[in-house]
Amino acid sequence: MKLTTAQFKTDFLAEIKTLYATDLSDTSAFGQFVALGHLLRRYDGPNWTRTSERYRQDDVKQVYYFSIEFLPGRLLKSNLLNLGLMQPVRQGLQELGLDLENISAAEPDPGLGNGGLGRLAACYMDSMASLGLAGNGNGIRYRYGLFKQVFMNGYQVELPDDWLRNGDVWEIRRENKACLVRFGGNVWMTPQADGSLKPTYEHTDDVLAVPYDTGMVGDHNGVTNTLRLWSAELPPSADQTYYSQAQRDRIDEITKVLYPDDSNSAGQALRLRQEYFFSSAGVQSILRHYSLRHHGVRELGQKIAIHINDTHPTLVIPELMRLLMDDHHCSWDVAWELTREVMSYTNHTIMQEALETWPIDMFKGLLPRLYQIVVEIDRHYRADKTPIFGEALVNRTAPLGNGQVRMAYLAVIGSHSVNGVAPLHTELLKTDVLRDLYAVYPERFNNKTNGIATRRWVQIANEPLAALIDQKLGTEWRHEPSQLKLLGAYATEPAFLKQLTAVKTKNKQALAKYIQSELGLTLRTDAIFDVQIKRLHAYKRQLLHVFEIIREYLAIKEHPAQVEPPRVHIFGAKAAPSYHYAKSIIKLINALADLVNHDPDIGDRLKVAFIPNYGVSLGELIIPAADVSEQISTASKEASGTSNMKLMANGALSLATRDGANIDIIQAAGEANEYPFGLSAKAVYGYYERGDYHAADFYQADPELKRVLDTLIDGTIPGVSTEGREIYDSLLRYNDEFFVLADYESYIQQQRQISHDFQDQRQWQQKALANIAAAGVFSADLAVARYADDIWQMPHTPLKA
Ligand code: Z57
Repeated sequence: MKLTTAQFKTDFLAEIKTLYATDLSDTSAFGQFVALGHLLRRYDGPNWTRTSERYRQDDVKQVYYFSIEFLPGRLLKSNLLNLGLMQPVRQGLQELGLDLENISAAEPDPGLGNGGLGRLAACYMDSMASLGLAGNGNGIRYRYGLFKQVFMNGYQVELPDDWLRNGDVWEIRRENKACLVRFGGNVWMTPQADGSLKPTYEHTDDVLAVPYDTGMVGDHNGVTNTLRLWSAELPPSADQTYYSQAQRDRIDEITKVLYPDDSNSAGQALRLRQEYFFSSAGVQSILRHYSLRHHGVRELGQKIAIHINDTHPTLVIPELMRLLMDDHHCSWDVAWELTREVMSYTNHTIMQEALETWPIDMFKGLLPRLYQIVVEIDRHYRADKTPIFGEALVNRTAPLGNGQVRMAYLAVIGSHSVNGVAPLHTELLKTDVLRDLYAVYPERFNNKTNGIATRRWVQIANEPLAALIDQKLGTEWRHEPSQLKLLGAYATEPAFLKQLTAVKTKNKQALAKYIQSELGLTLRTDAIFDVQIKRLHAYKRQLLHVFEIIREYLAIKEHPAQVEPPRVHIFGAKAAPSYHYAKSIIKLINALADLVNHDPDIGDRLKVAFIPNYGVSLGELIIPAADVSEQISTASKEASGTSNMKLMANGALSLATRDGANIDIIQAAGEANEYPFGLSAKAVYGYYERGDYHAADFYQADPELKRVLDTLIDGTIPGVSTEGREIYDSLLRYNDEFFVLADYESYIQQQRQISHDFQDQRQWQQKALANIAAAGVFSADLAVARYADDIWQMPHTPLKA
């Protein structure tokens, strides 16, 4: 949209007056943020209305992306960028004596997700709008987001994230679109005059689901889509029903907090209630909207697609069946055909503990009507498939088995498409995790490699880099990230490589400033910034990174004359509050940081910065400053990874196992521009099959490794006697589940290589450039376009590949 600086200033000052009945000098940064937010909503309002109207008039197919997590990050700058208002607003604020950065920092960062899964959903929302695709998000409006992490004495302490305390400027409460969601009670099916069955419910707990909508602004295209998050409330008490405090609390509880587990199933009844709550409300609202324009449900498959992001929303399958049969008079067969046509499912993990199953008794008690439908799905599946695949395979793969409702199997059986998130991951789904279902439905399986929104992760997070790229390529890359490959031509232009170093240094200074003020730690910006930012999980192996730090520490202590480039090891990681081992690793990193950072023999040659409360906003500060991207999961365990892509796009070189999308990153940028190491997935599976992994052999065979491991228990690192012993035992007594010791040597080797290579800055920047130039293929726009083409069969703005 067109907006002059002068017009903006007038509008902004008027907004301040309207909201606060005072003038600018009397407002806080937060107050200014709220005013700007209101103003942007006003500017974007016509787009949002027009987009919805256009979709309705043209009767276009709509996709609904169901996800129990969305991690959108702050929206102020993202909306300014996509509306094309960054320049006049920044300028206007400056003329008013204000600073956009300062105002943006006052925006709360909604932590409505744990990690990769929720952030991916947010990147995809951005891309759907930017592709002009009729895409809607459907999730939960948690009253409290993921906990705020602080460290006390090196231990993680969790504080509530009261992100809504001062309201949310972007959301619109739509009470008129609320739905009732039913839990518990009894249900009977009563035969009707026409021969069909109708349910009668008794003693149910009804919950009102109220939607809050947030506009998802497309990239300079006038499109604004909707992210709809549901909040649980008391049903309208028109009939003056009495609710006890306990009943009220049970309702409030449903959308009160996000479960703080990533890649792990909590297995709690409350989580199942959350899952049904947003699945049911979402499907009801879809059908209600669909029915405004269509008679009957014949065309449902042509007009809507429902995407199931991991197993959490799988209940959309039996819920749609329920609504089609009980409310729309469909037969089982018609309902089932429509359901499969509409549904598609993305799997995000092969970790056993993340694959959700629910005890049948819990499921039946909480969702009696849905349970009847799942029983029927199970019965049909068994009847259809046993003659072809035999009883054993069918028993292994049916929705009901071992006293459990198996959500991933239900999701595969009830969808027409099942995708993994990187080629290796999809392969492992076919050959291992979902092997039996792949035998039944081979045509359903496909790969959709994850992608990232380069708008947020380069254009917003790294303005200096974006400006430099503009100088060389013009601005087309901003809308077509595949154009980044044209940067390859500048690999031999020394002046450009120098500018790239200058950009990196600038970003390192900004991060160093933050670390100085938050941790009181002084960093040299000519050091290697070696970054690992992701959830704390044993399979992600932050521990391997710790061993490198211990090795460097001992090397400086024991051979002070041997000089390597200075290093800063930067961590950001939250542990699930109940994940004891992960918390021990946090304590270990903090204790090691204490030791290293205060040792006068070490000085500024080595520093460890564990930045608390990692999340989207800190990611935007850390990622542009990284030289090295640690992507060191045990091969086969990380389904894709997405921080690997963000770091690559910002010119960090990957120190990476051949796992998930690392494989594709190494391929895209070229082996010579990354630091691959470690066991392959095949080698890991080889160990499983032969059962011959002996971690202790590695310990015995490598004196340096032994020396490093022993520091866990010999008092070298003060303050970790119990944690050190526990971690030591996990490796040597319990045989190192994630092959840390097996990968130690090749990891260290590459770390040494990095120290060597970093000294040739020209060559290093060439490698950084190769990464930036190759990152375009991991654009979320391309990923979403592939979902639209192959899975949802929906039209979108064409993209140049
Ligand atoms: C989560 O963040 C991921 C998978 C899960 O099953 C759950 Br629960 C949470 C992550 C994977 O671990 C990453 O490898 C992947 O990149 C991300 O999902 C997005 O696909």
